[in-house]
Amino acid sequence: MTVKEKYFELLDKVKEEAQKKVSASGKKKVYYVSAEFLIGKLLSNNLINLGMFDEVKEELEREGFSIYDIEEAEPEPSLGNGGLGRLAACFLDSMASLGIKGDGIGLNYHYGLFKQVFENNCQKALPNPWIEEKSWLTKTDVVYDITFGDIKVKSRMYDIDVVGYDNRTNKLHLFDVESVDESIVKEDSIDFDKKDIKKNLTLFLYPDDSDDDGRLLRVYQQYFMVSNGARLILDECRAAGSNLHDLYEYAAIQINDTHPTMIIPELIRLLTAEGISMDEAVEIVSKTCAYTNHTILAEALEKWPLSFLEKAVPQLVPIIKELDRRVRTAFDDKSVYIIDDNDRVHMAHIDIHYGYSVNGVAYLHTEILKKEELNNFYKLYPEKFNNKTNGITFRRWLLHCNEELASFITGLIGDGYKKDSAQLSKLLDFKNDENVLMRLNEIKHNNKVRFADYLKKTQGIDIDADSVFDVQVKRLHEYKRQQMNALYVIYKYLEIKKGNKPKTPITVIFGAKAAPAYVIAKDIIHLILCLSELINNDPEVSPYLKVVMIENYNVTKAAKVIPACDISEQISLASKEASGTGNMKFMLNGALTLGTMDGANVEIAELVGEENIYTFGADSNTVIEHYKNHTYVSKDIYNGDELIKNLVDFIVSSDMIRLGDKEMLTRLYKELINKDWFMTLLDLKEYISVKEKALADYEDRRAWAAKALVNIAKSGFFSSDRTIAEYDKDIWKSRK
Ligand code: 26V
Repeated sequence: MTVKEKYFELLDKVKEEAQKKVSASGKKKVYYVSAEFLIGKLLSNNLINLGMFDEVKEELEREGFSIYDIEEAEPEPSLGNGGLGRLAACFLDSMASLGIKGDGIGLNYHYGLFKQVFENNCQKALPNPWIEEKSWLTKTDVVYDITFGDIKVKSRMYDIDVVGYDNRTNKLHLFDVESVDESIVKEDSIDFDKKDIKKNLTLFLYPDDSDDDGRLLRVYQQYFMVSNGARLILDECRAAGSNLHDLYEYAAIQINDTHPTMIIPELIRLLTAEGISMDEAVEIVSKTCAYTNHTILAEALEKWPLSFLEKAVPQLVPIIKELDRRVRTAFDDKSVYIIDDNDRVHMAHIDIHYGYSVNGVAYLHTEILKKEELNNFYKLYPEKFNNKTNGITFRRWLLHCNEELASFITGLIGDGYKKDSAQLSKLLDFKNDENVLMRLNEIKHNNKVRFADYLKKTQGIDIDADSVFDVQVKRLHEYKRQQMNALYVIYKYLEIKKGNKPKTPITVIFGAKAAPAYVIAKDIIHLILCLSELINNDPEVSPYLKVVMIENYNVTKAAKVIPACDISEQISLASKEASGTGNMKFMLNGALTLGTMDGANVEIAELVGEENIYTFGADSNTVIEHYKNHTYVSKDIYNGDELIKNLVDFIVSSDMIRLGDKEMLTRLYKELINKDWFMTLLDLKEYISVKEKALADYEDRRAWAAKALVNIAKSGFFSSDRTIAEYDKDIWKSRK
């Protein structure tokens, strides 16, 4: 039997076991509707949650297999992009683990988000097929006819079991279009006919939206998702005994960012079609739907031209206009209207007016929503606003990804922390225990060796497990400031060239995908890859500094690099990172955060204390003031500081132009000097000096281990079990 065949055998077995844990208790069901579910590979996690991991691992060994080889044979579902999608996956795990009846609703993208490869130091995007002849998907007989303005399609629901930790099984419902056709994608690319909706609807997540056809396709996708979702919800609630007038007693619908917003008018449409009056339908839906905001970036707060909706979903237009009319009647404030003067439909405004809860995803983020971005709404509906600081599932992000650390922790404090993460604080008792601290360092080192081996195997790159691993892995965006880290790399390179060698070598590790239409983001990847080529091939520098970029960064790779990290880079421009969840994963695995006071970093800093985290940079108020008063001028900083000027100039130095694309590097250089919308240069000097401090502290291995221990001990708050318990208590009330 081959490894693949063994994997398929286990897949069937786990699916069978999962079914035994489906239970029908409780009247109200939570529906988590999301464009993304970045669930990662499922085999090992499902085995852990079913309590079968050790037993299966041993049995496999007896048969001559390794569970780790079998993991390699499993394709990673490509159903998400970044934090929002991974959060949705952690939430599904926690809902099932806490015994909450709660299913996910999304789309079954065949090629998912693109697969990233590096060619000539550039990102290239390829399709990422992940559905094999056997997979976690189970075909159901739930089918609907979905009507768009000009097209009708048939949908079908596929289910993935969501196995809770020692608890129930829920479902992730993924809708697909029956007429999908993978063959329309042009070879060796992610190009396809964006107008061929019947064939392309469920091919890709976030198809290129740099033209109108691409943007319109996203509207089709969104409506397809929510129309199916709404039909399923109504069918299930009716089957559970609802007369639809009491829908909110049977369902709580969480709208994950604005992508599923059209579920509000769609439900109203379906309810009125059942004979319920418009007034009542609006009321029912408003008591059923709740909205989570994940970003304050204008580009991500969707506004669709009314003309797109008229073309794709004309049946919703009268409803959206009616919803807007009601807003205009009630409020004399243009900024809260749904349809603006340019006939653009503000999706978040629909969610806020016609949902009963609006939540941000970290304390600071929610405060900024209330005081700044959504202040006009907060004034109207203060009672709707609430914070739910994000979390992560400790099953995947500790028990599975760092078995050695998990078993060491269990040996110290027992395994109560697996269900009650707050118990990790018991580790504080060992803060001065030399043996424990040395063992922590040893485990970290072992994880670094494992990651170095993996990188060698997958990308042919050698890194030194005795170096400091400095890691920045996350979606590529200017506000996350990978470019600032790259400027640090240039700084270090030039220092080493001058003879200032670090005591311990440094490995700077990046991992990021850039949206295919986001030009500057791709330029930043190009910069990093060129730096990597330059530095790694310089015999004078490479013994002390290495730069690597993980290709096609995804959940699988996250699970390998996070346990190996010493310094966790969380360096966003304060106010811009809603929460971050990577920061929590790194902390849990004993890395120290180097970060700005942004998103959940603020809460991490508060928990661990300033001696156990490295913070720097302008605070969110300062940044917000700069934006309001237009007082940030990057060119002034560039011209006023010789070091900064040198570092930025290096981007277009002859060394770099020799390796890279002159146009791309020059574009990035000019962007930094003339615009720098995310204020890289504002915090650069302080970043360099705080990073140097962290690296110096690393030399005291015992003190560093004590800091790592405090981070692990304080991470219990960031379990998604805590987050989900809060959602349920404050918003869903499914277990009242
Ligand atoms: C926005 C866009 C904009 C246009 C291009 C395609 C695209 C794709 C996705 C999005 C939304 C991304 C939203 C997101 O992932 N937000 C992250 O959510 C995390 C979970 O709450 C949070 O920790 C991160 O701070 C936030 O960036």
